[in-house]
Amino acid sequence: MKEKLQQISDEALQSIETANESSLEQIKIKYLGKKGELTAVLRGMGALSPEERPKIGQLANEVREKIESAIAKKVQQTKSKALELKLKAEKIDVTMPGTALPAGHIHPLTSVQRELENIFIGMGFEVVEGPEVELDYYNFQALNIPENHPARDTQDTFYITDKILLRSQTSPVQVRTMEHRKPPIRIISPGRVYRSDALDSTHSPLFHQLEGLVVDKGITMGDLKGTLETFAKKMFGEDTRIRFRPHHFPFTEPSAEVDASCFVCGGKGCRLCKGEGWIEILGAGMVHPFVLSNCGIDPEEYSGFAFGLGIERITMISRGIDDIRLFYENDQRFLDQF
Ligand code: 2U9
Repeated sequence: MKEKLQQISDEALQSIETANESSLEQIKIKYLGKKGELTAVLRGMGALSPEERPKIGQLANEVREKIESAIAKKVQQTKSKALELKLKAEKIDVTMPGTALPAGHIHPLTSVQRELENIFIGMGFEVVEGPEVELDYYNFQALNIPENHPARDTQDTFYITDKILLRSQTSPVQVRTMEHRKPPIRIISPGRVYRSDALDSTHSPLFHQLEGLVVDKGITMGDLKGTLETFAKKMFGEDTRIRFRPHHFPFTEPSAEVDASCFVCGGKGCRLCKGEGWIEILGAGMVHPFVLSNCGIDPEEYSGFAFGLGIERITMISRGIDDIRLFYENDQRFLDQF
């Protein structure tokens, strides 16, 4: 029996020496498991004499401990070997160039808004922003748009309650500014506006405006024309001319629609200007005296001009875009062209 134990010990230790992670488990079962070789020897101890039994028992325990500790040692060895190999394989070269991320760019509407802002900032205007959820008072009443005016129709304006709505123009920002500031005032207000229009190639229920307001002593229509001419030249090219066509807005008097000479054909007529030689770019006028009074400014002492333009419209003209919906679809094939 002694020899048998010695043989088990030698065999086990030898196979542990050359084992790997999975065969170690098999070895453990083969020698130490319930049906293992060492267990079989212990079971056979009943046949031994009372003197031999404790000796063989002790020897068997020593063999078990030897095998167990050899297995534990080997497990440790294979684990650290595996870790070493893993670390070697996963070595990172920190000097390698990274994976390039495709660089995005500014949306054409944002880039035109910034271009417009910079032109007016260059003429001494200040950019002012205000809420998109507005009171009926600031969006209509203060601007001399009476209760029964067609622009107030629920078809044109998104009402939240009787008195609260989504602004349909950025004019409320100018009203609020006049209420808490004394002239001279020279501001532009860019931002989102909302109208209950069906979406088609030239209309969208959400679009962007930029409005301007100048109020001071002695402001005239000449100041308005000079400002808009400077703007048109900077935006569409130094050769650009402008013309005023009489129009009506409730908040300005007199009012005009303003055209710029076509920057493609110079006025001869082409596809962009539809043979007209002129392109409508904005609306403008002298601030109505009622509007000045509504905002706490004495129309006897001060006068002012105002203008409003659609940022989508200006972007479509200057970038040759024929459908407003393209701005909101976020199709990269469109966006990447700008
Ligand atoms: C105050 C007083 C007057 C702003 C103005 C226009 C003319 C105009 C349109 C352009 C295209 C709106 O986006 S659009 O559809 N706007 O024609 N806007 S004068 O007049 C003001 C604003 C505020 C206190």
